[in-house]
Amino acid sequence: MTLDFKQKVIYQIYPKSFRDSDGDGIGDLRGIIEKIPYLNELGIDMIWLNPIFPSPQKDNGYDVSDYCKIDPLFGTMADFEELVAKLKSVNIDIMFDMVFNHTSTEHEWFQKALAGVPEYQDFYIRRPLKTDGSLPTNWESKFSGPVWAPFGDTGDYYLHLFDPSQADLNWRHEPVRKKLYDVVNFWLDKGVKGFRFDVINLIGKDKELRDALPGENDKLLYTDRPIVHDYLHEMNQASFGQHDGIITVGEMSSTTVDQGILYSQPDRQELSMVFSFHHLKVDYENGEKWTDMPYDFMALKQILHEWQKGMNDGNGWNALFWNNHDQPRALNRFGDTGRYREKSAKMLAASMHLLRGTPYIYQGEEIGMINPEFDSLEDYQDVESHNAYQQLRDDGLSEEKALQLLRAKSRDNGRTPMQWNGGKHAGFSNEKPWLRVGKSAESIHVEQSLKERDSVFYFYQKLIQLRKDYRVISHGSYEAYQLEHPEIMAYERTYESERLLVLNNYQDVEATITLPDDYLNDHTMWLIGNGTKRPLTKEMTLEPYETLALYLA
Ligand code: TEU
Repeated sequence: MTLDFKQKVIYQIYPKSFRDSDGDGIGDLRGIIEKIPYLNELGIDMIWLNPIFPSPQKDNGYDVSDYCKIDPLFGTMADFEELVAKLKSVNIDIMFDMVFNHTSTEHEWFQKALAGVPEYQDFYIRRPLKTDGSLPTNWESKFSGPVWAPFGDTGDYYLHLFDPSQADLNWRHEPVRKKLYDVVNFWLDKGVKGFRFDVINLIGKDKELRDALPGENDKLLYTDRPIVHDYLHEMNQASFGQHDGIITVGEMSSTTVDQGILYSQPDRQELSMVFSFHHLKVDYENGEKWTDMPYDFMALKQILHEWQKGMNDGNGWNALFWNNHDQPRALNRFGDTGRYREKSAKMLAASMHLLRGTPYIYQGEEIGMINPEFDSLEDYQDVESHNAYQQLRDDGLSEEKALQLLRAKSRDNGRTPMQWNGGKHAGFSNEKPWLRVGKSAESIHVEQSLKERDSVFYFYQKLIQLRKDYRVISHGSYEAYQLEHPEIMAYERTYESERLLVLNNYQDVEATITLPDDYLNDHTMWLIGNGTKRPLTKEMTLEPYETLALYLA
């Protein structure tokens, strides 16, 4: 049976932290090969690997210096080919992470441009200073500071929306686009079946770049420009669109539902689906990440609903996720890390996996991993975290407060080594890992999760299987149910005569919801849940963090 991307579940591997096979403290391809039986047991269909290309690793591989090689840090091309073949034998495909908005300044193209080689002069976005001597625009880098850095001694400045070592490519220059499409084709030939395109809605900069006006959001000046759609369609036609069954997902920074529909509507031939992040900003005070605020449950529900409903009605497709390598662990944000850790992990899993879209599981999520609780600044490796710490201190925050914010918000929260067992270095490596293992490693690990039949792991395994077995999950339409309920997130999926009502209690206390009469009969099936099985009643009281999916056919 061939499955389409609506029936599949994708598992994200952060290669640096998955499994170290050669004792250098850094995860690698042979480590992933070792763990194929584990991935197969979980039942996922594809693994997304964060970038494994040669890179100075200033931004953990999102600063690529060669798109067509494997970084020796992770192994060789032969290791990669072996990984593809061995995964294929258990029906798992690979998704690659294409960082096409920018390259490392160590990339040959940037170096040649810097050396004055004529062919490469237009590969990056360069501008002179303004006549008053100020920078070409007043935009702020996503990693703090200005977005412009001197381009050698030419007097020009180059644009970097992220770190100065990540120079933005000039997509308006056709040879740049051609080279990037060749990269996609190179990996298609190697058997790669999926592509995640990093910050892809930022690639289309205007010809004339201008300052943000006072109070104007500078991001809007380079995000979702109409020309991005032209480029994506062109890339589709020149590469992956020529093959059957390739899955693509665009990582969309600060986008809108309307744009999401345009990027993912099948007949537009751009991408299969999009990642959006608004639901993961509901614990940002006034939209600022480096703040400390309990999450806003009603906002979370509202945002997820708008994306579900909007994409449903507009025939777009969502990538569904709680965690990734840029996010603190969802359990710390929306669940419980103590008494109800497993229960809330299952609730979050079901409430996401039963939505309309393609679910992504981030390594460790399937065993209920939580934030590592680092003690000192030295424990952090991430460039964004270090810049933010400096900024917070400059803004007058105490060391203690700044560290508390890192503990809650740092991207390293999601990047700590995978917890395989309760032994030394969590079974990730025999040597000291590049990033400290989380404090919970002794009790939260794979070995434990595989031992217990009712563990978080087996709950994920069941959700993955249900998506393959039930069209209502993979192909059904979406409607909110009691959107205004203050404690429970509920929704209904419908496919032909099948219906699925999903109820999720996000509170650590009981909560009651009125069930639709249709479900109050003997035919209703309790499809999946994490609570005590009991008769359905019109007024149904859910246990703390209970999830329950009721199926009618
Ligand atoms: O992330 C894009 C992005 O917008 C993030 O910077 C996000 O805003 C931030 O992590 C939240 O704190 C992608 C990659 O996923 C990320 O790892 C890279 O650093 C970034 O692009 C640059 O390539």
